[in-house]
Amino acid sequence: MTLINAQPYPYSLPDELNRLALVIIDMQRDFLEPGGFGDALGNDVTRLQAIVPTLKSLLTCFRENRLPIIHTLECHRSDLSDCPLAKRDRGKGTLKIGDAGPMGRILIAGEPGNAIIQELQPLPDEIVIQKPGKGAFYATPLQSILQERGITHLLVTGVTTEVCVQTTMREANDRGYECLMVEDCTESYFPEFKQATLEMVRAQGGIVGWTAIASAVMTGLQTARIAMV
Ligand code: TIU
Repeated sequence: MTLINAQPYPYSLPDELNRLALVIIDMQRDFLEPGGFGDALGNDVTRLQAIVPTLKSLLTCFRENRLPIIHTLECHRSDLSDCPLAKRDRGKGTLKIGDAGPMGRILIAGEPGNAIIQELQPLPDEIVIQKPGKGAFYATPLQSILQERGITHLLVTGVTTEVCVQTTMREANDRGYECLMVEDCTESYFPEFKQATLEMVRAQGGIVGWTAIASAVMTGLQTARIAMV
C-alpha cells in the first residue's frame, strides 16, 4: 500500500490506482477572469490565478499515468430553468446570473465566460460535469459515473476552496469516498477562508478527509507506479 504524506495522517492510495480520480472544480473564466460571475459578486479574481501552474502539473501527471480526470463547470441553462430564484437574486452584484456581461451571459452554459480556462482545457476522453449548484453531486450524474468506473478515492482541487470545492468534498465524504484536498491546487477569494477550510476538513482525525500538497501527491503516485511494475 502506498501512502501520501498528508494531514492529519498519511493518505492510503487504492491498490488499483485507477480507482483514484482527479476532480477539478470550476476552473472557469467566470471565476478567474474580470467580467465574470466572481467579479460581478465583488471579488478580486486575480488571486485565483496562482494555482494554475501547480494544478496543470498535477493534471499532466494524471494524464501521463492515464488516471481518471473529472472537470466540473458551474453553469445554468440559457432559460434559467435550473437556477433557483434564491440563487439568482442573492447578493448585490453588478450583474446577476443570466445578465449580459463582457464575456457573454453570466454563468450560462456555452457562453465564452463560462468555459474552462485555456491552460486546463479538458481532453476529449475526460469527464466534464455541468452542475447547477455549488456541490458537484447535486443534480448531476457524478455519483453514477464514479460507481460505473469503480472510483473510490478523489483528489479535490479547483475554486473556490470554501464554496464549490468544500461543498463537493463534503458531499463526496457523505457518500463514502476517500477524499483529499490538494492544498496548493485550490484557492479562495479570501485567504483566511482557504486556511480555515483546510483546517476544518482535516480536524477531528480527518472528519471530511485529508489535505496534502501537490508534490506529495505526485511523489506518492510515482512510488505507487514503481511498486506496480
Ligand atoms: N462565489 C464563490 O466563491 N464561488 C462560487 O460561486 N462558485 C464556486 O466556488 N465554484
